[in-house]
Amino acid sequence: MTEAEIYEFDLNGYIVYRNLIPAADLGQINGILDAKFTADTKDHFGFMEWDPIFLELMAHPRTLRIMRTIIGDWLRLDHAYGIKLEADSVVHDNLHGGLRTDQGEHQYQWAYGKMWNGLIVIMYALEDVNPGDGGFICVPGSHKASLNSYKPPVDSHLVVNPSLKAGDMLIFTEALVHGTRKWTSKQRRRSLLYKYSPGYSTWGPPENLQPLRDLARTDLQRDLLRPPYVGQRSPIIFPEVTQ
Ligand SMILES: O=C(O)CCC(=O)C(=O)O
Repeated sequence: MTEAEIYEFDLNGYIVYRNLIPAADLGQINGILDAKFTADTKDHFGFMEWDPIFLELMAHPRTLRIMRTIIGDWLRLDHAYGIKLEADSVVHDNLHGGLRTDQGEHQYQWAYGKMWNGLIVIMYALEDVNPGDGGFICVPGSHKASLNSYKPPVDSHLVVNPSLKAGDMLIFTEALVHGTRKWTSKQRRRSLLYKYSPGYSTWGPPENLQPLRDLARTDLQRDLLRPPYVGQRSPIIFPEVTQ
């Protein structure tokens, strides 16, 4: 991350990177989802086992380079799921998360000249999100708020609904107060959320990752899918970023 990007993430608790997923990969991923979705597929759905491209996306070199700054050398995938919304989807407008929520796991601290984070979300947009569409919302800066007894209403001037283009990546810390608003666009929302943790901690049950580990094709994928532990854990060997 550049100094400007670190400044922005520190200030707001989230940051958007443009054009992370090329158009050809977007087409392939949307095609896989089209083929896999059934009438029973819920708005929040698991997708990681549907195609090897999803494990490749977990280990995307540019994303991992950014995660290295945000989480550090021992990061791991915690869990992943997708969100699909349409205008008739039932969404209960909500804001949740915040500093030291979920048993204190959602953390954000600067020490020794760098940031220390807990659970971090990478959200890839597979379709555009235009101003006022709804979907992901957050309260910029709330990852450093001093009051946790108060959350603003979802229509407060303090709440933003970031616009995205298909292929963009939005990163936020779960220490940020964030949530979802009703989807109002005639176009669908499709997002993939990959959540990463430091190597020493977990949010989801780590045994859920074993089936994915069995599917992993590279040492990097297997290393990212290790359960949480500290002793004798080797750091991730970060891939070269070529694009
Ligand atoms: O993207 C959204 O609509 C909300 C995501 C969320 O609440 C979460 O990741 O905890």
